[in-house]
Amino acid sequence: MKLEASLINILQVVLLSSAGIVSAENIDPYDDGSQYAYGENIGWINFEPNKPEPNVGATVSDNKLTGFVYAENIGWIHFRSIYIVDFDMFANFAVEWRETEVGLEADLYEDGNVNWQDLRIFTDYWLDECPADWGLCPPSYKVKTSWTAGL
Ligand SMILES: [Ca+2]
Repeated sequence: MKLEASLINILQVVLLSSAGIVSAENIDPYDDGSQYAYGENIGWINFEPNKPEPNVGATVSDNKLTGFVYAENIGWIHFRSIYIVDFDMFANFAVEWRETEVGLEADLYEDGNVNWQDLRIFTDYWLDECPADWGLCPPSYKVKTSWTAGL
């Protein structure tokens, strides 16, 4: 009986957690169509597109705007808040492999050489968020907000 109750509790936690993942956006909370913006060249922008995929729609939090919105004339717009250390970034790293010069972006150990020490640091971050001080990261075009829930 106790085991059954514990399994039900675990299942409830999992279901509640996954419900939060599916509904990531927080635009138009009253479902009254307050989800559009207009730009002369890009047309109507839908901040709550009717798609069930995760991250579709905008999410406004205390300090950032994230997610995908859809503009009728240009397509999807991605408000990206982080970059992941992945193969694209590894390609940038490889361009400077074995280079010797001060200020190289791939010189993560900062000794003027891009070598195994730098590769070790790079792999320590594999599939994690790219550290903000790495030159290997794409430029940050984050959207920041000062919005606070309930105000
Ligand atoms: Ca180095």
